[in-house]
Amino acid sequence: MIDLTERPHRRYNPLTNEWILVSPHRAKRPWQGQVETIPEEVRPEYDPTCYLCPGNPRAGGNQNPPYEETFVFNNDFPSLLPDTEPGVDDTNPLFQSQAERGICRVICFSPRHDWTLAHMPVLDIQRVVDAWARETQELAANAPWMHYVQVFENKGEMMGCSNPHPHGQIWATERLPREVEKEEAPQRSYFEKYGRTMVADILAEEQKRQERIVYANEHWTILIPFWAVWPFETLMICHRPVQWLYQLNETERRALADAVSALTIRYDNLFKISFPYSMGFHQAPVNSGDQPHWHLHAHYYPPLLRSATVRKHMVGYEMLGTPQRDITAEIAAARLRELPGVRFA
Ligand code: H2U
Ligand code: ZN
Repeated sequence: MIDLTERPHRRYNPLTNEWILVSPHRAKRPWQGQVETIPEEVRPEYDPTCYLCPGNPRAGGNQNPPYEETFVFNNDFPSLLPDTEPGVDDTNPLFQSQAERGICRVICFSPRHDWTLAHMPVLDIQRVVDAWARETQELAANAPWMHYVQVFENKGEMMGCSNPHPHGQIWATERLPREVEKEEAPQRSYFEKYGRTMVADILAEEQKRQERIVYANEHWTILIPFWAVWPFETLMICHRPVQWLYQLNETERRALADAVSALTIRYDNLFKISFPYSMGFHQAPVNSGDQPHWHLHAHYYPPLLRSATVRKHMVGYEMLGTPQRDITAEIAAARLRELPGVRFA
């Protein structure tokens, strides 16, 4: 047995078939940097200059309706276009290209400019869940050439988020995104071998071990995966192995909203700031038939390490070699787990 609390070791990520490096002994080294707390910026409920607030003009010239709950629109500056001429150039194997079609949507979680998901009542978050599900289903149905719907959120300036108004994005693409592609074959071969989804078995094992679970309700569990790279990275798993967001029933949607609330509140409480992260759901490819090896889950990738300002950077050895972490997943999970479930004021 390897002493995972003391010795440098590698951990395997079965979802992506990649290894990461853990250096638990380094977490004990003295830290002399300062631990800042940053006073929270006070934002108004409504900001007349915000592109995303209800009723306001957007940057592209369109105007938002006076929306009262979750509101979704086509990105005014989309990275992908639905009407791009299809085409593949692989004449030179070293310089290949593929035209890529897609649709980019923006989702305002709430009309409240001063809120984030961590402030929203669970019932309001459920409207967001409904929108994620509806968008997945409608985008797939409206464009048969589309094969993936990526629901995600960039939160906080640190993650390149352009506007503090609570919002996320949805990109639907012709081909599978890279991270989804990585998870495809391992999940498929696991299902073929065992007749169960890999994610279901990861969940069952974590429930047995009780070392890395941060929060759970009747239908969803949040844990720090054994192979996490980011200090407080989490995996949010749907107990029922559904393939797509729109397959969630009413109680599972409510439970997902509760899980999103519970996690974002604990994240904010960790360093007493609005906690930055990028998150997104991984669901089965669309317009591709039944894929029982795919099991709906969300990944949260927050950059902060030690305080409101001290972040982890993926540099040096991580760019050229392998991602590495100091604080173990088990210690990170214990820290998140014991935080209060009510947001600091
Ligand atoms: P972030 O999730 O990185 O903050 O991006 C927000 C998106 O919102 C971004 O892709 C779009 C930007 O193009 N946007 C609009 O579509 N209209 C606007 O008026 C402002 C921002
Ligand atoms: Zn706003």
